Amino acid sequence: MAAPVEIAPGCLWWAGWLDRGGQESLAEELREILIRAPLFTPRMPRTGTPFSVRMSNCGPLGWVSDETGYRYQPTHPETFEPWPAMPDVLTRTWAELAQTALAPEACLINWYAPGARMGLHQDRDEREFTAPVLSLSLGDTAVFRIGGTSRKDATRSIRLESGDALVLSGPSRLAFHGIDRVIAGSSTLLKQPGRINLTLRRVNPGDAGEIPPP
Ligand code: MD6
Ligand code: FE
Repeated sequence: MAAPVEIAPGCLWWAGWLDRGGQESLAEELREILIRAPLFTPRMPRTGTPFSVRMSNCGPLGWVSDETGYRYQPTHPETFEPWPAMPDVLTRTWAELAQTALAPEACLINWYAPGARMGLHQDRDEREFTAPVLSLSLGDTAVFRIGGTSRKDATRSIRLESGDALVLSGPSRLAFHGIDRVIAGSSTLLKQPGRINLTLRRVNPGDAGEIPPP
């Protein structure tokens, strides 16, 4: 495994984690997932303002957002079907990079059409913060910004390219981060301009059985 670059304390970046073949097969698996669990447009709590990013999920739980709030749930908000299983390559990547005995429970699938962005936010809807959040990017390059645990902290930006993996762990687990823009046409992986970002999360505290003996 190549050494990651630590772009902020606990924010680890593996550029080119998936090679082109790995990216192509994951993109194909996601096409099948998105037929069974179609992209939906999340809405802001209270106001109902739509996000520019469209979303779906795979794994036992999925993250959704609407007027009533942000939450994890086991079914799709429009089809009411259980989320499809996580592709094996995602659980293998988690096992290699996440440095935790806890299994991932949710994989959020974000679709950025050209022009979509994601404002600075913290990932804090989970009940377990010892496990990291792990992201994988496919398709067009994105400008990713990360700061500290206060919205006022200084930020730095990197370009996340197709195949890159990023972990938010330790001091960066609750850091503010977001996507300023996606550079349309920067990748030939997908059949249309745009970007897919996957984030794997542990949602619930571990069972005693999952924690290995010392
Ligand atoms: C994105 N990523 O790359 C947005 N969250 O489209 C995230 O919001 C994110 O990259 C938690 C951990 C890693 C991430
Ligand atoms: Fe996030």
